[in-house]
Amino acid sequence: MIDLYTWTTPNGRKLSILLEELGIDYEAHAVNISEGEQKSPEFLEISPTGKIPAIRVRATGQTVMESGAIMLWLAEREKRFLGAPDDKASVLEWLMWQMSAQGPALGRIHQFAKYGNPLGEPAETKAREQGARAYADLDARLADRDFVSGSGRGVYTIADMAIWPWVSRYEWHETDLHEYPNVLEWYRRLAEWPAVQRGYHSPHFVNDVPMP
Ligand SMILES: N[C@@H](CCC(=O)N[C@@H](CS)C(=O)NCC(=O)O)C(=O)O
Repeated sequence: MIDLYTWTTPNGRKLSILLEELGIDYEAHAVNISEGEQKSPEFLEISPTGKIPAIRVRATGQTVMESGAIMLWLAEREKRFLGAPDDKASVLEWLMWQMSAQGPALGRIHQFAKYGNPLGEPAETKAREQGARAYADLDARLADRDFVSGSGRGVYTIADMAIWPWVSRYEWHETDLHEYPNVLEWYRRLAEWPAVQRGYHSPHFVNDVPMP
């Protein structure tokens, strides 16, 4: 049994989607980051930086924080969603791209969308440029393949599961996915999958999965 500490955000949904895809027993615990619950002493013992998502393996007490680390750790433990051995390099490439490029760029846009722009226009312009670039880079990657990693048409891996929840916030980014037809097709295909749907609605329902 895995305890998942999470909230209804893209980083949280990465893990609920993976756990649903793995089909292993887990219990999702809501950590309301709007109410500051991530700063509670109990949660800081699990996630020392006070960020969701984090997990605890109930049988051993092992804890893991940081969404990319948790995804890799679980995928390696379960020997799933990493593709074939030769696919591993491209899984790591696109997982790291998500963590270092797409997530931070779109996360800054979320901040502006929700809290305004105290930093002034150049910061917002830069964030939006970087967000658009992330969409364009993903669109180019998906031009001749079904998934971001693996050879040939690609294979469904943790990299897709990490990237997809951030794309699901395309409305927050004021992005018309029809401008990125390869992302649109990939996004819609995964959005129909039952495990992705279930993971999206963990730890609780907020809205239907957006469908462009
Ligand atoms: N690099 C971290 C980022 C996690 C993150 O930013 N979590 C946000 C919610 S999506 C959070 O917990 N924010 C609350 C806070 O920073 O206090 C990861 O990928 O897990």
